[in-house]
Amino acid sequence: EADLADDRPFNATKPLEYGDKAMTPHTGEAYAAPTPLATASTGTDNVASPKVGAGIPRLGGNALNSSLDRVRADDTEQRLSTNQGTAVSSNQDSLKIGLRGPIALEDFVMREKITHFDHERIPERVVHARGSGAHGYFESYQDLGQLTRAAPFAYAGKRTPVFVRFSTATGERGSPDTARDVRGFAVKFYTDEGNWDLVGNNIPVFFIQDPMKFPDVAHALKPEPHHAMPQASSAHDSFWDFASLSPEITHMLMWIMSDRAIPRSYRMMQGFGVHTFKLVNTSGDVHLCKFHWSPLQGTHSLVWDEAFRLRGLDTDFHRRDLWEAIEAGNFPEYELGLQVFTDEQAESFPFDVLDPTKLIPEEMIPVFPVGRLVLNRNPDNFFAETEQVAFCTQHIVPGIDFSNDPVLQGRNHSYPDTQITRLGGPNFHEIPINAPLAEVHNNQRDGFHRQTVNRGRVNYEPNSLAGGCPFQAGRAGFVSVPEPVAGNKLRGKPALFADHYSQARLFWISQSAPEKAHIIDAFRFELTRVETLAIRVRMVAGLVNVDASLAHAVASGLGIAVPPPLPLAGGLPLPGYPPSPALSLLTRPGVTGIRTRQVAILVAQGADGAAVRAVYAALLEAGAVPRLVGQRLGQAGSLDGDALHVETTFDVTPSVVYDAMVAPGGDDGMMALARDARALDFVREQYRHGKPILAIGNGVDLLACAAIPSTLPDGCDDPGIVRTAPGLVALALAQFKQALARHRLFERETD
Ligand code: HDE
Repeated sequence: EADLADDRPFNATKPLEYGDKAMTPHTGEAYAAPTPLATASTGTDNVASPKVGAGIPRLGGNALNSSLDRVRADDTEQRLSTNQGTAVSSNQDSLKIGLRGPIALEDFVMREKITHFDHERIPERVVHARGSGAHGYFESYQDLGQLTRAAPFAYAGKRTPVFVRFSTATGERGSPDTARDVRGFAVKFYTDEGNWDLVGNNIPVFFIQDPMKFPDVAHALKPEPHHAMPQASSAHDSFWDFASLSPEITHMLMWIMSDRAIPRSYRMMQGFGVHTFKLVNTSGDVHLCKFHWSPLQGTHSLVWDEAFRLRGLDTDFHRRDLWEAIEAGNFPEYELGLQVFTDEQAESFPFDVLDPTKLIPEEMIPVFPVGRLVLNRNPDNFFAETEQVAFCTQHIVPGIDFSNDPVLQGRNHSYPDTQITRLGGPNFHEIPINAPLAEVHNNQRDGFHRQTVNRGRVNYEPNSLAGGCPFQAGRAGFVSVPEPVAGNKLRGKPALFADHYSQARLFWISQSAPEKAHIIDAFRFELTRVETLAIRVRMVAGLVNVDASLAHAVASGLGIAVPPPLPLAGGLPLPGYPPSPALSLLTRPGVTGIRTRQVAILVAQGADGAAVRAVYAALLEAGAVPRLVGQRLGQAGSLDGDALHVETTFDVTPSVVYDAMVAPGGDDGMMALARDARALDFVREQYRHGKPILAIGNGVDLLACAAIPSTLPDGCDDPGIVRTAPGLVALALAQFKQALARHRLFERETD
């Protein structure tokens, strides 16, 4: 035994499985338990936002993130057991009648293991199947009591635990992260007064105006039913057939074809509650409200070619980015902002606030910040938390109420309904990630997988046998806004819903030139993949109603003449909006830092080691993530003799994985790279995707070998290419960091 143990890490008991040795019952074998990793702490947990004012963060009535402790399992130093807790002697062989004989039916160990495996998968979400989650907290900047009695806003500095799930909408559970798609931004607040789910998207408007159309739009978007293609892509006939016949979708199409649909990171996209909600204070005063999340990491996108390549190169690009940032202590942060308005204001708008295909321009109703969301902990287990989390729009708490947006009302039916199939019954609220921290007491009983052991003989109300408990909370509980409602039963929409184009145009005219070019490219890409000419033509006919130049540009890419516009519904005069700078990614206030930006430093034998080390240290200091990328792993000798440690290679992490690159110089090193097609492709792609490049010394030669132009297409200097002599690196770094903070330089695009 002792000798065998010395052979570790090989499976020491393996020889005992064969022949005569198997006749001796296993005595069991335990490996030394690893020391559990200390949890990294950056110390920022105890620092409140400066907007909260003085003092340490104040916790709500809820426990903070230890809510799942009671169900966490840790196998360290534990024996293997069945699900009934019986210790398992061998996990290698099934129970046989003789070594070459059949397996005994009585082998409950093997059968239990396989049976469990057979049932490991649950249905994926019918939409938003692909997602990634994180824990964190919401911190209120102030007491919002004047507007709402909702628990998370009770006082400045109050922290409420949250679980957030980001997702794509169209693809299946294993589909690539960087598809062109709307992203889900769903937040579960575990408030003192019950769970509040704000189930939003990264786009403030939606495809449709009535829940009746949701199955249609989802079917049209998903892979076509006869051959189940394409995966995670709207670029196919059935989607554009539906879209071209549904003018209400036009505003959403503008967003989906824009760079908003290919975010750089879940950490760098906005989120929106989309619908109009109500805020209610303790006196019963009601205000209307829209919810906005703004990332403190800046709002940035990929370029389409990059996103397209990443679909194959790293299907987990966004999941990995979120996970790694949190593990590294770079906790993603978003500010919650409100647009608050009254019924009277709503009536004066040229659109209906119950129509989810419309937004309220920020210039009309400003967004004011009320708190921040910090994601500071990765889930322990993807299935238990991210997969089993069940968001439902109807999970609200006192202080918040629904508007009559028909899509919101339809959602209130759909979400709990879908969880019953997906999570196997009506007790999904008991799954630990879904369980509220507020206490649950009611007379609901039984059903599949019931966990709660309700005591006593009373499961009805009114009762005297349990003293009337649980009792009704009255005004302390959730009270719907007592809104008078009357009308004929009918199927139809308010007149203002018929304006399908004004806000699509508002979005278009608010975009910068490169953003417009990207939208045109996206329409061309998608419609080129559409096989049916009539669908292309009909779609362009719809775009004529948005903007003639847009329609013209798309039509010319498709090789068709611009058709006459689609007829307008409604016959009302269409409002003209002034441009809204807040709708453009490039004019939104930017972020100056470069935290978490991924920078490749290209190295090979003979690179300038001193320059590499200086740049590496400076980038690390600024919070960026520098990596030494080379032709093969291991050591590369450098100019100054000290070896450089190549962390990854061009094959494994090609250009698209990085936000910027550095060619550090060193004659031999740069020449070696200039002879390597992979390195040249890397440089060219960095340039083409608008990424900042720092070239030190004869790093410049590497750029020349890759045929990188020395000026922009318009003849101006390219502020994203910083060339410097080895002695002046510090100065050049300042310029490089500035370009990196700006993210991408679209001025280079010549497509
Ligand atoms: Fe959803 N949606 N939805 N949706 N949705 C689902 O619920 C549905 C809508 C959104 O990370 C499903 O649990 C209908 C708008 C997100 O788990 C399902 C209608 C917005 C997520 C469903 C809408 C969203 C979902 C699928 C029209 C943005 C993922 C699985 C009436 C404000 C949540 C599930 C997560 C998920 C139905 C419209 C966002 C089937 C019927 C508008 C972020 O219930």
